[in-house]
Amino acid sequence: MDLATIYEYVIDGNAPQVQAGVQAALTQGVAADVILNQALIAAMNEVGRRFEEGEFFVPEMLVAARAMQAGLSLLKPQLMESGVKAAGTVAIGTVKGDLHDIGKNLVAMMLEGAGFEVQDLGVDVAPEAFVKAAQNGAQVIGMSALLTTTMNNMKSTLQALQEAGLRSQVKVVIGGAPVTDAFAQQIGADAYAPDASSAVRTVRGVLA
Ligand code: B1M
Repeated sequence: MDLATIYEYVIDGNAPQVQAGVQAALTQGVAADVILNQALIAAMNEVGRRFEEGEFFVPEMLVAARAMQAGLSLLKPQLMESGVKAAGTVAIGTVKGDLHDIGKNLVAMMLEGAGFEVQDLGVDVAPEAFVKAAQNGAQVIGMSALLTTTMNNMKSTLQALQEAGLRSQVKVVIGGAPVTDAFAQQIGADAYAPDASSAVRTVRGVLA
């Protein structure tokens, strides 16, 4: 099955066919990151476009997301293999009010692959939970947000870390579709990463 067909199956929300397609592509020797970027992520971008245009509604987005996750689970071992080992503990979560987790899961997976110890705090993570993770020894706090309405909760988390006296002990890295480098600077985060592979470089950078 070619990448264009996998792309279509993600948009259709056909998880079994996405898995079959991803498996077939891997067997044919297509690199995991090529399948990820050209089929799975590209399809989710198209799903987002259709949602914006009013062609898709939440249920269609949800089944497409499930189909993508099904494909992603097969890519995980290969994506994780490529990393160079690096020491460090990262607590990562999607901020309060936000339930999007595909990008966050991808970042967590790549960090694990690069040898980091990753504590996944899940979605809808309150500032207090990030603070607790920092108290428990996380060296880096990673926050993800996909909604313009929830990205401000990154600022609340930074304030909570400050109030708990922990801000100087942890590095804070943020990302997600509406987040920018300028926003990271504005709220006082240590760094912004636009995608999962640069997130690994960025986390290494802030710990160096
Ligand atoms: Co939602 N949603 N959604 N959604 N959804 C978006 C984000 C949206 C842009 C769609 C659109 O309008 N075009 C829009 C937000 C608009 C805005 O805020 N301006 C939107 C909306 C409006 C909503 C709801 C409000 C819809 C509703 O109910 N009316 C609702 C909100 C629910 C909530 O969170 N409270 C909602 C719900 C959902 C579903 C549950 C149906 C589903 C999520 C399923 C899930 O995650 N398990 C969903 C989906 C699938 C999407 C789209 C289509 C795809 C998101 C995705 O998974 N992309 C999305 C449109 C789009 O983005 N094109 C959309 C693939 C993923 C790999 O990319 O997450 O960007 P991304 O992650 C990237 C980078 O950003 C980066 O690395 C990742 C890999 O390269 N990155 C980091 C991410 N986190 C990082 C952290 C880092 C570093 C890098 O450091 C720590």
